Amino acid sequence: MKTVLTIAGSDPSGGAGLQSDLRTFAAFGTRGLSAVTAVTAQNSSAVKSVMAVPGRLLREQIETLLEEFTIDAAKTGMIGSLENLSVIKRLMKAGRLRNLVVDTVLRSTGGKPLLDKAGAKELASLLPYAVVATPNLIEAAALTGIKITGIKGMEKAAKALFSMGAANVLVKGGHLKGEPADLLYDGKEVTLFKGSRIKGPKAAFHGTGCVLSAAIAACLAKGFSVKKSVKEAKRFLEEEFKSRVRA
Ligand code: PXL
Repeated sequence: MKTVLTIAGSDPSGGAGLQSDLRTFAAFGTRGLSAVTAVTAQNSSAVKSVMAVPGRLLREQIETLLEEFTIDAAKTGMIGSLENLSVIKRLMKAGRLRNLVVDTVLRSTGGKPLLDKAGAKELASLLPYAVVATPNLIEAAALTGIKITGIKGMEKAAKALFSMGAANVLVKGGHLKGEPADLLYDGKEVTLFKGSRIKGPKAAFHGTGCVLSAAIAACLAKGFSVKKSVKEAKRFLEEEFKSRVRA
């Protein structure tokens, strides 16, 4: 069985964060491991408070897992602090983790910072270690300074993020008006993944970015190409959406 690690924050409500990642890994038939970057107090409508774990503790969690497991792929979600960001970068630089998906989480939907100010300034420095980066429109704009109002802007931002070091960039267009589309750039080709808008209560969409990046990491662990991983992850997310809306 392939093994996937999430390096992410705890969401006690389970819709987002490492709890959601572990469920996603299991749904793909992979073994899930988790290293906690931060503890949050939240439910599906609001993040009330946030505290990052000390960097040393994050490093020890990952190093202890590496003593026992071969980790086939990993993802980062909420990183919490500059200190935690540095720990992850050091592990990547030393070649301890591979197939890293970077979900460029900056804030919760409600606007609560999930990475401290110093960390947010440096988040781009993680991109050279990413096999896939998965920013939403707000994150893509924050990381590149490009104003995004449509597909053209998404393409421009994806290309900028590629030139900042990410091997593949998936810009998620869910926040665009009209029918949503995600855009993948691999350094050569632009692929548009068109979807149809699913209606439902706001709570049903909480943590969908986490699910998508976790599903991509699980597929990479299984040896799928990046394009196939994105396709499978999107298919899974659509099913997850529908079952959340039905629930
Ligand atoms: O969806 C981003 C996200 C990631 N990780 C944690 C979160 C959230 C959003 O609220 O709470 C722990």
